[in-house]
Amino acid sequence: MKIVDARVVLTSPGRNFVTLKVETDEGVTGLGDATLNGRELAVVGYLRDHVVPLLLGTDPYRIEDTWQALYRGAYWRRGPVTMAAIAAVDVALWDIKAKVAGLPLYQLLGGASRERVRTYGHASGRDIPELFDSIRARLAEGYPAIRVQTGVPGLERVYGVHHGATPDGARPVVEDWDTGAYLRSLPGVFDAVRQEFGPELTLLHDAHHRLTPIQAARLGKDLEPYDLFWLEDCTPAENQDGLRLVRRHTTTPLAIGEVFNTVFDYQTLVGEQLIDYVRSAVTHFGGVSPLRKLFDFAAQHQIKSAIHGPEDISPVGMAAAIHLDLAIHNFGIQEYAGHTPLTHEVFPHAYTFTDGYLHPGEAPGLGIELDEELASAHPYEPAYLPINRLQDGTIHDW
Ligand code: GCO
Ligand code: MG
Repeated sequence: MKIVDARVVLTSPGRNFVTLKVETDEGVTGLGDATLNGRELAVVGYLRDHVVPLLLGTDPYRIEDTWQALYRGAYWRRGPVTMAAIAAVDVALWDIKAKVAGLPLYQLLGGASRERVRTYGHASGRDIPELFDSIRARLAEGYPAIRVQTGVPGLERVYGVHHGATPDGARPVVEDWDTGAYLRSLPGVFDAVRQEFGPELTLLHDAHHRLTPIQAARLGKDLEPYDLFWLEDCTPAENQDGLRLVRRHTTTPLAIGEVFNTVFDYQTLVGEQLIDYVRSAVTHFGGVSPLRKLFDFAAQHQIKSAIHGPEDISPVGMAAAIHLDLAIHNFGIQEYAGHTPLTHEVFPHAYTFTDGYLHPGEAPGLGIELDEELASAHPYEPAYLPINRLQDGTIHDW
């Protein structure tokens, strides 16, 4: 079998998604997600100009060899643009191989290690009453675990609460930040949530890279009475050494890695067991092949998976994640923010979300299609992620 065509499809059924469609001379096709929120066109160019020409004429069964050739052959390794592009190829080739085998992808990854995939959803509110309503809405949808984000007194626009979509696509929205106010208010929020919803509900929180190690240590300690499932991205964790300090001070479990793109970002974190969950997405980590290797490395240190699953991972990336979640032994939890009804129409899929649990379905391959006609009716719309400034105007981590 040979690859005879590979096309990059950019569509915006509510938000932008980048999809690679690989075609073979035997008519079998494969899909991969290469969406990089706010930098979509960079990945489109990388794929179209530098990856697709190298794929034509090659054997789609040689997934590992193709992966290594794209990673090592470029000489310029790593980085989110490169790794999102390689991820799309890797996933599309797994899709083809599993379709030819007539099996759902999870069967090629070792088969099911569980019956279904536990998820967590997002609840947020500017204040406590709004937050409680949001938690009740997620519980009504069946979510067994809930990420809690709230407004911070004195701040207008805060991550996870105020939707930071760019109104005209021209400039990023500016959000506000004050670490002191956040550290003072958050433990009280979790206290109120525990009083209202009791001790059993699984709760998570995302600090979105905003703290220094000593601030993160204090927050982890202050949140211990509220028994969080995890505190996510407490620091900008590319400084892996900083996590030693956090870890020395708190038993709140830590999750990190949605912005990471290779195993090298995790060497200290996993090797020294400084975290409890690895958060990388199939889409941003070079695909199913390297993420599977990361999970095996993490398993040696009793660290579990927690694949990133925001709205900006397309249903193609989500399908790949769910197959991996079902197959690996050290599965932890899967983030599932869901998609708009139109997005589900553009990407018809076999995976299901029932009572807060996902299942990849039994269709051969990834179990996902792309309605190219509908996709082309919803063209790319420029959009940026917000930026974040302190009250004196200094740029802060977003
Ligand atoms: C999460 C993430 C997202 C990111 C987004 C950026 O935990 O789901 O932090 O909300 O901000 O994916 O594109
Ligand atoms: Mg996050």
